[in-house]
Amino acid sequence: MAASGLYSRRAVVGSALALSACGAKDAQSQSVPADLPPLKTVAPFRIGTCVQALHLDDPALAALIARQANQLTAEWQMKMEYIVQPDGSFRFDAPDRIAAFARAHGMGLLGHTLIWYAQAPEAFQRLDENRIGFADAYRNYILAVVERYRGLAVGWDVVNEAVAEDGNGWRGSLWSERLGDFEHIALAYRTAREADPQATLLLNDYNLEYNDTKRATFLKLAERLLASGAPLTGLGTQMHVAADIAPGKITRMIRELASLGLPIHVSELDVSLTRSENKLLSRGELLRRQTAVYAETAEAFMALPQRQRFAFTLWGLRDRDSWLTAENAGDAPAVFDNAGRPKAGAAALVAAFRA
Ligand code: 9MR
Repeated sequence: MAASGLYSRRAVVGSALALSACGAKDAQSQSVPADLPPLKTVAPFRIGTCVQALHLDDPALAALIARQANQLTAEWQMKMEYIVQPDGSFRFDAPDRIAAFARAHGMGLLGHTLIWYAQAPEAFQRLDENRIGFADAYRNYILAVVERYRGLAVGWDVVNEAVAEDGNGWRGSLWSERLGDFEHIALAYRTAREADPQATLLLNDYNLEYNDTKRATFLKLAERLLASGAPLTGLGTQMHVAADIAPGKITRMIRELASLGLPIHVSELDVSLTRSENKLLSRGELLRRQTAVYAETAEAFMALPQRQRFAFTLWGLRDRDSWLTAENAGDAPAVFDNAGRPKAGAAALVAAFRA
């Protein structure tokens, strides 16, 4: 049975703690063929979406997911914020439900995410400064989580968002303070590989299309990991982009990431209307540009050699389920509307994937 706490495997000490509404109109504003085939049936690679356990209780959404996608990423319930309890124990009920849905529908699971600067649970913070004990707890967490989904997980976002916001250097975190800037990253990859010899081990980040410095630092980190012998075997580009992103930026980013020869994961794609910087654009123009952004992304991904197309993941299928819509009800970032009908973005993806 899998481990249930920070110290439950390879323990170093015996103590318990050781440790909306405008969707329909939007969808009609650009024409979409009535008989659009499901994305997964036309794409020559896996189509992913993120999911929360509660989404699986919505029969319409569960059916849409099973019809369109063949890979699932847990939107937040495979992160430390969910798994690690204040007393250092682990809980797996929600991630197990998501995994069971993936298994039942013959889908791959994308593990997201093991080490994230943004999440440093109390139980880890309370561990004393002893570097060896902390490293054991860190390894123990990665081993427990990765082993649990071995066989089903096609990949893991081993380290998420390692590069500083402005692109200059790496982010500081509890992990870097205790285990070292580079060392904690390399250790995460080596440990994940121990737990799963097959899964693609990804480095995942965002703004790589917007920020040239960040992209360069991201690629340098990847190269340094490879040079050190760390088993980094894929690169994830989240792609939370806005509809007014300049044409060409996405293509350039995808091409540059691919220059290392590793498989590429478009890992969290959504195209926000309301985050556009250009506030003068009409809703209709934003929707037109949104479709163009989905098209450019799919075309750039299709231009990669087959062996470098790891998967193409949408961060939610319907507008109403998106984190962006929760933040701003006026947004409509997805390729299916609130009723699950394909928008022009879905048609653009199908056209590109078929080409
Ligand atoms: O969409 C996710 C949201 O539901 C969660 O509350 C949040 C924190 O766990 O994470 C969001 O997903 C993020 C992803 O894990 C990493 N890249 C940015 C995503 C959007 O914030």
